[in-house]
Amino acid sequence: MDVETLSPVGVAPSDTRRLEILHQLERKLLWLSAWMVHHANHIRPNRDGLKVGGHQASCASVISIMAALYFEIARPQDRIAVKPHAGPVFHAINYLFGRQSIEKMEGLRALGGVQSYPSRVKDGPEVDFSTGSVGLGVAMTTFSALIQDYVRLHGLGRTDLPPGRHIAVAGDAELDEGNIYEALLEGWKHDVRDVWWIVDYNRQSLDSVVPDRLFGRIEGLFRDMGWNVVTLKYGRKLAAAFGRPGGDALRRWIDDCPNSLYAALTFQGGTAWRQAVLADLGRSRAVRAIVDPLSDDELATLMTNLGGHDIEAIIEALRAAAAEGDQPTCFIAYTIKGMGLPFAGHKDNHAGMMTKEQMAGFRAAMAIRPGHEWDRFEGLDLPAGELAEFLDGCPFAAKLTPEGRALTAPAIMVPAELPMPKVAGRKLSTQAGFGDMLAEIGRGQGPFKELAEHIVTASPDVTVSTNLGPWVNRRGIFDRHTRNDVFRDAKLASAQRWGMSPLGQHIELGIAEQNLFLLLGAAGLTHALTGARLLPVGTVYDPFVNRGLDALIYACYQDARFLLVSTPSGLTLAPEGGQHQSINTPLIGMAADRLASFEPAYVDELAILLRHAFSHIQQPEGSAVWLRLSTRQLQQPARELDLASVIAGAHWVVAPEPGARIAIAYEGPVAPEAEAAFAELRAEEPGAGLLAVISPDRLHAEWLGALRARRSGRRDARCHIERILSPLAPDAALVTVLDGHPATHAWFGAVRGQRVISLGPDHFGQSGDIPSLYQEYGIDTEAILDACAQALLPGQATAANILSVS
Ligand SMILES: Cc1ncc(C[n+]2csc(CCOP(=O)(O)OP(=O)(O)O)c2C)c(N)n1
Ligand SMILES: [Mg+2]
Repeated sequence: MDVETLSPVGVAPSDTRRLEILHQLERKLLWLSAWMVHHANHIRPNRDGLKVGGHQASCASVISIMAALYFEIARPQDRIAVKPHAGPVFHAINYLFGRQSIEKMEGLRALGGVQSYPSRVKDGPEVDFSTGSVGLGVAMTTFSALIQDYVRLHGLGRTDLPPGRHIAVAGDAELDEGNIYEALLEGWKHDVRDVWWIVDYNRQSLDSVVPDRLFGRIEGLFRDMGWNVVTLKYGRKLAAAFGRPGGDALRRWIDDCPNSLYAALTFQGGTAWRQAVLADLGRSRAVRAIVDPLSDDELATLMTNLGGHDIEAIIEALRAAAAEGDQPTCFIAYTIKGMGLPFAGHKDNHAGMMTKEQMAGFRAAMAIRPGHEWDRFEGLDLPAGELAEFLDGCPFAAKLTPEGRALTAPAIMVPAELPMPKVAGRKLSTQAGFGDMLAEIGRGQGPFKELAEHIVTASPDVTVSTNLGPWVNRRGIFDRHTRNDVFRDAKLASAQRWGMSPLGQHIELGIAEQNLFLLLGAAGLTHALTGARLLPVGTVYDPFVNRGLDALIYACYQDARFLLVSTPSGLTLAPEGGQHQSINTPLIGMAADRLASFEPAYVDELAILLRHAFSHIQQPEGSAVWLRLSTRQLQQPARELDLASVIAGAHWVVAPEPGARIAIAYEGPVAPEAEAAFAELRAEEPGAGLLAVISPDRLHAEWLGALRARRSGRRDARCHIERILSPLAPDAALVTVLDGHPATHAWFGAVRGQRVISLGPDHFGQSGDIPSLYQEYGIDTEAILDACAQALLPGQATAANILSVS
């Protein structure tokens, strides 16, 4: 057949011709994804003998879905999360679009090459959402759709960009993750629109084949949450067979076939299919009339003709859903893991890889010449010009904005000082100070108008108890529909207005903390995804950062920019007791990348940090920011602070005399105990210093940076903690205290080789009042003094004999 005459270049290909092209591109994706993994494992030199890995079977199962989506259905304004193990397919698609290089693909899983799983930061602007921790990328699309609506309804978006659809191509095991259902519920509450989840239902996860009938239950759940569910079970060949006499029996047989048997037969091939089908249905002449004329290969092709491998069926289903409107839709596309590869259907194929021999056979079947493995159209049966033209004409290939897929938004001006409540001489907690400041900004007056308009707050059912209430009273709650405040309408007294409207600026979430972090992740990428700048602020109880931790890290991994306020924290929560008293969060703050963490003790420090945060989250080299706050009310000092020191993470409250033998360092609301201990210590050690530590995280990061710089030859590189500690004698002791794990400060001793005694709770908390708990966990004044004595006299001193220490 002369293909040129069927579709001369320059004439829009007919539907049949488009299909031919799509089938060719499917072949190409199957080849390139398998080759990418093979190359990384068998061709590229391997220096450490470690298996490089990759997932040829996971890629193969999703080829038709991805081809239908990217080559036919998706538009440039759509945002797509691709299941982690389909990374190579995704990169191959971009390569065909001219947006990915061979060098990067050759470097799959090598330093500088494409990452094992799609990564926004490392793989470049084509990746809309990083994936890897299964379930999170899927759920993320719910929140990015919600935020897109938020931006549009607030008139913040760009006019050159129509709203897009938020699509996840999901592995079926992703739906085992609880965060999926949390997101479904939350999405229902917010009436989220324009979300599609396309499930690659290969009924296999990592270990094995998944239980039968599970999806019947899951389908029901989606429908209950207001989703449309479209099941793509059978392809056209099977559908045609079912329409013939005996077809009903054949359909029933396949429907009843357990997932594991179906998978095993797929792996075994035509002879096994024939035996199995005929063992049950061999007495039906009609069934035999379907089965008998087919060769083994043809029978295997028929029996594995599932909906998720029939690109026509997929395109039709996606088109139909798009035409229906914006209802969230879940497509359950039946597939076979490893389709088209030698280990198709084998239960152990997740990390399975073609051997060199199998690859040689596959290469021959794909008509790929050695040395031409990466050629764009190698082995395809259609003219390169026509394929290239087809790709150029795909809706997804259109360049909607000058920047391409990674958008930008101008920074919002942050006034030099935030409105500061009158604090000097008052007793106030950092949490209350935060609430007051945000409420003041919420007035939106003068220089704060623009800032106020771009802030969006969110909280998982702890809005009022984290002091966001006054802000919410001013700015309202966001809802796509206006809903009255029933209590207010009924004139029932309440300090809190709870009216909702499309212009509200607080997103109230249910209690599931992972949803908060996914929302912050989505809102924190708005500049890149929608070209609108949002300043997202999320509040959560400090201990429950742990509850959403993977989603928090996921948000940071994508370089989302937001302000996290966690409060209340620590033992200081006192009567609330036990599990509500966080211990490990300061350490998380230190260890989490792209998250600058601070714990101020006083509101004047908080004011500096809040301003810094709004600016820092907008800087290209900035990051998300975390403020750990407290409900403990402290008498607020009147003083001038050095901004730079507060932001760098520590400042001297009382500077030590040069050569001093000891200093006390405190972090957060244990300040009064440290101050009291310091007053006593000073009587004996007049040169001692009192250090306010505000960010072990920033101090530590800068210290590591200085050490690295010095190792690479910049001998004069110094950091804040080195400068801060420099007045102390080289062998001076440091006693540190915080309401968090003492390891947070233990490293201070390594900076100059000083002795450090770190105080802080290292066991679960319990109910009590602050004095009894501080005493019980060794962070009260007495304990600090004991530690000073011990530090000054390595041996065993106590506060009682501190006088004899010198
Ligand atoms: C949170 C999390 N837990 C475990 C893993 C390890 N893991 C990677 S893939 C996978 C199974 C994936 O199965 P599925 O989603 O069905 O993908 P496919 O069958 O398409 O490969 C598991 C358990 C992970 N990546 N993330
Ligand atoms: Mg699977």
